[in-house]
Amino acid sequence: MNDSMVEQFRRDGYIAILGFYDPQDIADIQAGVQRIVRLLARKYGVDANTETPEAAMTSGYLALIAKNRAWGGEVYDAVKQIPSFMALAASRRNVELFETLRPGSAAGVAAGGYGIRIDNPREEKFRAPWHQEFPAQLRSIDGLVYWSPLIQVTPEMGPVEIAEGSHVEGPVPVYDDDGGIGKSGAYSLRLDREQERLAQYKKIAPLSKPGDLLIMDFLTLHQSGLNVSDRPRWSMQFRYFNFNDPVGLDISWKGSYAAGVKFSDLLPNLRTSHS
Ligand SMILES: O=C(O)CCC(=O)C(=O)O
Ligand SMILES: [Fe+2]
Repeated sequence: MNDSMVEQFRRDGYIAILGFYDPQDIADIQAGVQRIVRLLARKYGVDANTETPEAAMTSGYLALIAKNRAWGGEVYDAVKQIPSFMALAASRRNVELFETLRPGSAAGVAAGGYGIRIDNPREEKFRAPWHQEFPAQLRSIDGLVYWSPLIQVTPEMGPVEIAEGSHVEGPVPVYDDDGGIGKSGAYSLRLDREQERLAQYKKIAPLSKPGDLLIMDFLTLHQSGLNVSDRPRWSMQFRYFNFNDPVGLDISWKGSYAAGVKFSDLLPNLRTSHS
């Protein structure tokens, strides 16, 4: 990370860092996922290919959810407890990167803010519409999302879309809308005057491969792409916040949905009733 990358991040509200993580760390996590898919396939008597980590994450996992979608939820809940995943979440490397991008900060790992997404082909329910991370996570306004794939991301897989430079909007009020398909929690939050705001920014959707890291500011507008490929899109998320941030200190670094907190109780101005 050199000065021009730090500057670029400040300007654009995101930055992609190729090959940031050690391949061995990624391989350990993929092997952990493979084990979990294999255990559940055996438990439920599903004939699933788990020969390699990639097979387990693609055809093996798809065979499991084809029989029962809820088993995919069991995989989702389990994989965030893989030790090598948790070790990477709280790794020195992540902390140092945060403190480089945010000089003078004291990094915190947002509890409940780390996990592994599995974006299934053509599934809408857990797709994140355009949003900022802040209302969904709280902890501090000054925060960063770390996003890193566990599988090669192609254009068809619906890479995350980012509105370049949109962090200058500051915190945007949100309202609830379940999208007519029962979206819940943070997935149901919609931005006030979404289209009008988005129209001002260029949208980019960086492709990435395992080991690459995409960093986004907590205020950068972004959304899930739609996966129209035939494979699930597996990706890791870590969220870091700044203990030194005045708003963070004011709310005592409380979290949002994952902490059972209504963000509007803490920050009423973040909620709007209109669309
Ligand atoms: O991976 C996605 O589709 C959405 C990611 C996202 O919103 C996040 O990591 O904060
Ligand atoms: Fe997000």
